[in-house]
Amino acid sequence: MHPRTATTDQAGSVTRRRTYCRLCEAGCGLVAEVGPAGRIQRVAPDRDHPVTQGFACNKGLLTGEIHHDPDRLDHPQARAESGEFRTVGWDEALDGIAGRLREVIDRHGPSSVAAYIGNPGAFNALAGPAAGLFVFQLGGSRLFAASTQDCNNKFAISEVLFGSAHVHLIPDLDRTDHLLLLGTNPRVSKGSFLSVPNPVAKLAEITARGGTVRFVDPRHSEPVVGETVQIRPDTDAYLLAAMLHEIDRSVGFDAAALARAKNVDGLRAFLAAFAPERVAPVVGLDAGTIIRMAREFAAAPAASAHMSTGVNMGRQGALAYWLLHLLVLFTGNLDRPGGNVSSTRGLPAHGGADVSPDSFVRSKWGDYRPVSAIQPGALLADMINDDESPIRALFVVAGNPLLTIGGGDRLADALRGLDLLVCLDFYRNATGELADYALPTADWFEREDLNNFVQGTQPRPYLEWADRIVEPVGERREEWRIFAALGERLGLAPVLRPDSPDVMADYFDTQLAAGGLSMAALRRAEGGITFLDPTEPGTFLDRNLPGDGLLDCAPEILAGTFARAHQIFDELATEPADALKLISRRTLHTLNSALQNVEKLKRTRAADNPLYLHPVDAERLGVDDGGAVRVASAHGKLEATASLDPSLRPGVVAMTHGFGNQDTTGMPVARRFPGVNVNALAPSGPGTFDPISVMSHLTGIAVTVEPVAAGGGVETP
Ligand SMILES: Nc1nc2c(c(=O)[nH]1)N[C@H]1C(S)=C(S)[C@@H](COP(=O)(O)OP(=O)(O)OC[C@H]3O[C@@H](n4cnc5c(=O)[nH]c(N)nc54)[C@H](O)[C@@H]3O)O[C@H]1N2
Ligand SMILES: Nc1nc2c(c(=O)[nH]1)N[C@H]1C(S)=C(S)[C@@H](COP(=O)(O)OP(=O)(O)OC[C@H]3O[C@@H](n4cnc5c(=O)[nH]c(N)nc54)[C@H](O)[C@@H]3O)O[C@H]1N2
Ligand code: SF4
Ligand SMILES: [Mo]
Repeated sequence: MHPRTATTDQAGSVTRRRTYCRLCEAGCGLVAEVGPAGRIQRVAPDRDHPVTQGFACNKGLLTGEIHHDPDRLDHPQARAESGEFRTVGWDEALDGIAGRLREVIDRHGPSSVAAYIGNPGAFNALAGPAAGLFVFQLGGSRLFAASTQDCNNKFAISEVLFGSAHVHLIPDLDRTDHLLLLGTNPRVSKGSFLSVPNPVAKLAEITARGGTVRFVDPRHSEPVVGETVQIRPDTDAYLLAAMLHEIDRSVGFDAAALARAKNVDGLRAFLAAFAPERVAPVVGLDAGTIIRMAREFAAAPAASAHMSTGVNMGRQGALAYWLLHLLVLFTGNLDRPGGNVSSTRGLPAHGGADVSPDSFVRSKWGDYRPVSAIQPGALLADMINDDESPIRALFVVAGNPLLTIGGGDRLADALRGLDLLVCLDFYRNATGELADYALPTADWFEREDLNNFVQGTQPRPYLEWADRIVEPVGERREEWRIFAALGERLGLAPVLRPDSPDVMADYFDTQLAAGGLSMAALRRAEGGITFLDPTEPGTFLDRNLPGDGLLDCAPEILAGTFARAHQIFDELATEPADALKLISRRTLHTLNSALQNVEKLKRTRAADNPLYLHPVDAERLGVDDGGAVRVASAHGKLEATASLDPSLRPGVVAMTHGFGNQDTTGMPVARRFPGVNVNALAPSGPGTFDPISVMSHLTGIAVTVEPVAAGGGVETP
């Protein structure tokens, strides 16, 4: 137990232990009150946390209940022939998995073993590395991750721009006069790639000092500061292109920026097609609005821009992220106070990514470019079903691909057909229901951790170490221990070794040494928090532009991305005026699929997954508030309950992902309130993802909506 993170009450029965929340990127400081027998009695916001200062949301405060949820996996389970799960010992589970892996590798080679690392892997310092190292050590190479559902476009473009997937520029919130936010709802989600506690309060500071906060979003989201420009879904790249076009023709590109850039003619050739007047009908805004947005951004003393999953999950998140950088650069706002700036990282970003056109994989499913070995999630079913080089064994670590990527029945069938599916999770979730083995893992309170994922995206940079504060319940184990035990059975020499006295130091010390730090130093720091020296703007491009120090405005690797942009533009321009588009909607009562077994949330608002639609559309389609609707896309269909939502742009409908637990016997609460899986409507397979970033397409999906007649049948004339 670490003295600096623990205090005990006078009676000595309750210990208050400091930790931080690992549900989202805000990383709120929490205090867990640990009672007799290691029972977590309460989780409260940590008012003494120097950064998050007592901010926390409803979800973080429920983590104690998840820790003690009786439906958690506390022992390994194996699926019997009958389909029933039975509890087995760790040795039986590990021997069984290792035996089956040997058979799979003998028959299909090591490339038939793959892993999928889910979103919570980002907040679990050793889980992702352990899974990746295991697959690579076996001789495999295929990794999948939730990043192809949320941010791979950013990784890919940062590689193109700065040679590293992990170098990102964030808005200088304290000094900006104008903040453009595309596809983010900080009130609900607290955002991504911009790690601030209480982001809404931060935005309010900008407007309070007379600045502008402008959201671009098809939905006028939960009450928040600033104004919202209601764009048509999946068209943000064209808005950004038109803003750049306008700035070039009426204001002029910033002279200092031009001196740092090359291939500006290539950029101008691309932008030529995207004048505000031509783009306006496609993005669903007046040309005048686009022109005003562009000129105000350019005229602000200091302007910054940020985009998030609402854009990332469209078809052209990579192009949008690239254009966003050029907008910031050519208005003189890149790496200047109040613009987009770099933040100090406590762990170095790996550089030197290959961004030549040769970095594309030429496959039977088309050319695509994996980022950090991450394969397209949209091809998971295809790669499992492939007859030449199939995936036959899959490890799912902290993820639930069955519900979180497109593919519906096709993906379910593929997962069912695997020779070996092993899920490492808190619960036997919907994907786990198809598994051969469901393995219980340690949670936030039961393991040591480090906030490595948010490095470089914090306005006030710090490393935070969290101690294990209670012993694991039952036989829960950390993921790295599970992979080490499997590795040993397969004759590998695991990199993360259970006999090591300090496995966190083994993995992180070399990286931390770059900043003069070590795990030992982080553990000694007050409250586990080590502040890093802030990075002053002004030298970013000198430090981060490889080669000749000039930013290539039309790199060869983006040629296909540009061609695809013209093609998608033509498709959008000829769409019928009454086409409906489905977008994603997060709520305060859900966190992807992860909180679906929390009874308290089900008793409030997350009992069902409605289809939100604008009253004007409801009227046109003959749909009543609360009535049943059938929603169909080119990829699947589902039935849901309609809920009228005037905050949507007409023509746009919305649903929440992470529901669809009607068969999840391992999560009985979730199963009682299953909702429907919106990703039954999402595309998967060749041609459905962005080749440059392998991002799935999960927002702006064309759908039709029709009322279902009372009694459940289809309405007949
Ligand atoms: N249509 C649509 N689809 C989407 C999205 C959308 O907006 N719309 N959003 C996408 C986004 S942003 C994301 S990140 C993905 C998420 O996709 P996934 O990562 O595939 O799914 P999650 O629902 O986050 O599943 C997390 C699982 O990890 C378990 N878990 C939690 N913590 C741990 C841990 O420390 N260790 C282990 N072993 N298990 C743990 C939870 O119990 C849960 O079962 O979904 C994406 N899918
Ligand atoms: N409560 C809660 N918090 C969460 C999560 C959660 O599920 N629930 N998930 C966590 C995860 S994994 C992530 S990655 C982050 C994500 O955090 P954010 O990226 O901020 O995601 P959202 O809050 O869903 O905001 C996305 C916004 O994009 C809008 N949008 C949809 N389509 C488009 C489009 O085509 N163009 C534009 N411009 N906007 C569009 C939506 O209306 C929505 O307001 O949140 C994290 N925090
Ligand atoms: S805002 Fe995010 S990090 Fe903070 S308590 Fe809520 S879920 Fe946890
Ligand atoms: Mo995410």
